[in-house]
Amino acid sequence: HEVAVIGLGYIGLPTAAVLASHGWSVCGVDISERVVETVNAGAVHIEERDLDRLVRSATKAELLVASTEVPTAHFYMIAVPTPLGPDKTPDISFVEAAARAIAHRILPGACVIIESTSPIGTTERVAEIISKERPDLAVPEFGDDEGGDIALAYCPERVLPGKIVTELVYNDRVIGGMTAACAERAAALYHSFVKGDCLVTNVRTAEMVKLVENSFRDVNIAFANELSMIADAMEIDVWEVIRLANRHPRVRILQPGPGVGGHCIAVDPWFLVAAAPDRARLVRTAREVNDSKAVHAEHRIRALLDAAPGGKVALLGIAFKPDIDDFRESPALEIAVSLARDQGDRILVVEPFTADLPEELSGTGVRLATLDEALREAEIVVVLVDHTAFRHLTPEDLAGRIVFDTRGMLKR
Ligand code: SAJ
Repeated sequence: HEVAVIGLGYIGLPTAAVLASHGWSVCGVDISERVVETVNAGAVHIEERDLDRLVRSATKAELLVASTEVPTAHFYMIAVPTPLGPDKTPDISFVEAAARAIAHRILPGACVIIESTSPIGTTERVAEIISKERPDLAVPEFGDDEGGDIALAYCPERVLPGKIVTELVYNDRVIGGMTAACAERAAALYHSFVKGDCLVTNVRTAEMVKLVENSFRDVNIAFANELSMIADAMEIDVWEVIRLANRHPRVRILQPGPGVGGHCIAVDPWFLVAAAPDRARLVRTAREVNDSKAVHAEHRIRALLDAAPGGKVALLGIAFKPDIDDFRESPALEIAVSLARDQGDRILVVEPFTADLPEELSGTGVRLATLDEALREAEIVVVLVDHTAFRHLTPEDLAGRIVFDTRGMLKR
């Protein structure tokens, strides 16, 4: 195979399919038999716009196959999860396992690229593993001019869930090489399918860039969330404050919400904190502010329930952001689960992106309802996610209800 993509998740599978659609012969590798069988049948195990079409045609053209075994390839791309371990420290064991598996197959001349969001130093750790497993290979060292028998690079994914297939092609890419020659080697692969710019740097810088991008967003959302909690206390409409402040030529405040979800922005800033705990003060505080926003929203909902004895609350949306079926690290779901501990019978969840309640909510008395049913039954309406399906709601639809809009959807 020309390219082996290790990890067929939200990043690996779309990348493998896009590479195949550009003529590369790709082997996608996953530890899950089910995922491998699904892909080999030309189907997908994750919901993402245009992905099913792309995978179907790539497997039909025999340019994409899946396997549980790492093959010999010219390029290896690592796109496995890097979860947050205990004590909010990064767990890179899946990357390390991928490095070991690659080491057993790799031939001189091949290039290994890590795409997984990783703590600074991960690419060097991968070099160390390959070098230990394969004493016969000269593995390049950081900043080396000599090069080596293989190339090593770090090129972080930066695609937005819901727009992955488009952003894979149109976003600019940052490509960090262990050496300058490694970066050029990796860039050659990206040039073949990326229409954005391919920006070359060293591995440590590229690793930090990825963490910085998501921390930037987290800090800015934290600012908006903190403003919303200050405004709540002062009975000021935060949406109007932000709308007016944003008319200043150099101010652009983001939108408050029920907290920050997803497995990237709520996770990656901790990788920076772990790297320099005493210095990453703002980044840590932003995480804490965003986490506290979900608690704040839950308290407000509880106060509304207390003020309406016996009344029901309709929670609109439990996904981590609008128009997506992803509930991972969702603050909206977290709020629903926490309320359901003692108020389950009073909760109706409206979530157009699921046919069943998530496991955490089953058996709690919470009911999944349509928007119409919920509006008929509930005295309190809480907007947790501004799905398009909710955006047509008018003041008349909500007349007589107590409304708490965590997203400012009805104002916008
Ligand atoms: N959110 C707000 N207010 C806002 C914007 C977002 O509360 O003004 C919330 C969302 O509701 C959601 C969370 O933040 O709960 C994160 O959503 P998002 O759309 O900002 O980002 P993700 O997690 O879907 O994707 C991010 C992207 N990173 C940046 O925009 C810097 C994406 O480009 C990355 O590739 C992705 O993380 C990743 O995989 O790292």
